Amino acid sequence: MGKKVLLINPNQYLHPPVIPIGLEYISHALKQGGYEPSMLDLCFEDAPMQQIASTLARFAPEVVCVTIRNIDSVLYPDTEFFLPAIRDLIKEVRAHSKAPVIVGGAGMGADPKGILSFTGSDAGVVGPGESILAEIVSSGEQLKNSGKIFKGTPPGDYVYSRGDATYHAEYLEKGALGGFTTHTGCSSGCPYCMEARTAVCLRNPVSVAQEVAALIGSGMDHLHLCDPEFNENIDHASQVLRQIIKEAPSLKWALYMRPGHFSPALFELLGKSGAYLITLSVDTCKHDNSYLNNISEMIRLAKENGISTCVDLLAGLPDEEEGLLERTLETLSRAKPKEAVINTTLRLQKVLPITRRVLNSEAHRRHIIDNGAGLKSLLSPVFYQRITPGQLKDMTRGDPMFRIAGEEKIVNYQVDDGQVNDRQTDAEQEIED
Ligand code: B12
Repeated sequence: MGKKVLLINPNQYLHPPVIPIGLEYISHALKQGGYEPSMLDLCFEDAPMQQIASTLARFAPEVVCVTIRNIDSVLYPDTEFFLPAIRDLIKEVRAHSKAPVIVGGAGMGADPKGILSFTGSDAGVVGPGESILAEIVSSGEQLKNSGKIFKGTPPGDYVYSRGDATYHAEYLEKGALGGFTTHTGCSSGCPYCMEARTAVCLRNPVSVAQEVAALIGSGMDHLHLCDPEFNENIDHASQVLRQIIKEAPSLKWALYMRPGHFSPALFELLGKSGAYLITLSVDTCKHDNSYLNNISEMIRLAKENGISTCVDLLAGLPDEEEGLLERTLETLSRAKPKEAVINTTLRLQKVLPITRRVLNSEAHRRHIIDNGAGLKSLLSPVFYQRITPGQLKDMTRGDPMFRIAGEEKIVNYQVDDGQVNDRQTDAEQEIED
């Protein structure tokens, strides 16, 4: 057996809980490479520190990997900042083990060096971890205290073997969905998103469908896509759908899409594949004239194929064209998606073009919401809010189709045909507290 690698999931955020699919993929790849991975999932652990101590004593790993999926909850108000708890957890690892600690995960892109130094880790990876982790673990490279940041490389063509419904019973009971990917990376250039312009690597459609079929076979027939946006490449998306229809006919799934990059045939295939909910990511950046028409057309085509659409609208950007938000709201009022969630409170992360734009202008800086510590590093949550929720409420004139982001701790798939699963309003939370 190759080196022993402990994979720790520290994510205890439960709105909703999320199965650590990134670590499942890495675990599969490490096993394929002859390593001995072991998973320590702390999601539902009441005593995580004790679990860490006992696991390290029992398993004695040569490398410890910690996934950082979110650095914060991005919601405002009631923002939760997750890095301090992860830093404490890594301290606990150090107290019981001399193994180097490597961090990686979807949150890393926000500020790789900053996250490394905040958490006191030895090295970090940005991007997919499957291939690079095996390389750095086997290279004998000095990782301890190295401060090195490695760039993830495209994963191999795997049909990942994954935890099944029994293994994930607690997740499923508490409202989580199984997940799968069709590609990594995103070619869009959204100035507010840390996934923008990350290297795109399309997975083999046959492998994707086989993974989905295996998840369904294990009892998980309700899944959520874990791509940035499904319609990265229409030809590839269509091939994936054809394979899913063939291999996994009983699938029910929710997905993310971006405006444009679609055809009526793509929506027909989506309907046949069991897609029931599209989250369409819309913004008020400068786009060509077809943008708003595309949004209406996509909502219409989705309806025609029996699929609901929730629009995630990000607006109130610095330098936004005057009247564009109003025009976007009018378009949505006419197109009537199932719901439109509007967010005008932007999380400013160090790497984002939008952050530079805000910080470089006195006029924009006036709209920063900062807890004091944040602006120095931008690691702890700092927001930009030019349009307040109150102003938004006036603009949407009480239309119940519109919801203001941050008012409730839910994601779109939890709002199902008028029935909200585990829906908890801030008022209810206060009563409980
Ligand atoms: C799908 C998704 C969801 C779905 C998940 C559904 C499901 N069944 O899993 C839902 C809708 C539930 C969701 C919810 C939330 N999400 Co979300 N989500 C995503 C999305 C699009 C994909 C994540 C994913 O699973 N990717 C697929 C897996 C395979 O990739 P991965 O986890 O990144 O792992 C790979 C690499 O990162 C790396 N890696 C991972 N760990 C490690 C560890 C080591 C040591 C190494 C070396 C490498 C490594 O290798 C892995 C394999 O290639 C990402 C954006 C993105 N494209 O990354 C946002 C994203 C992760 N979400 C985000 C947020 C904010 C949230 C919420 C907080 C939203 C909210 N306010 O409600 C919640 C949090 C829920 C929770 N409990 O954590 C943010 C986090 C940003 C931040 N500030 O840190 C992201 C990055 C979106 C964004 N651009 O802002 N989400």
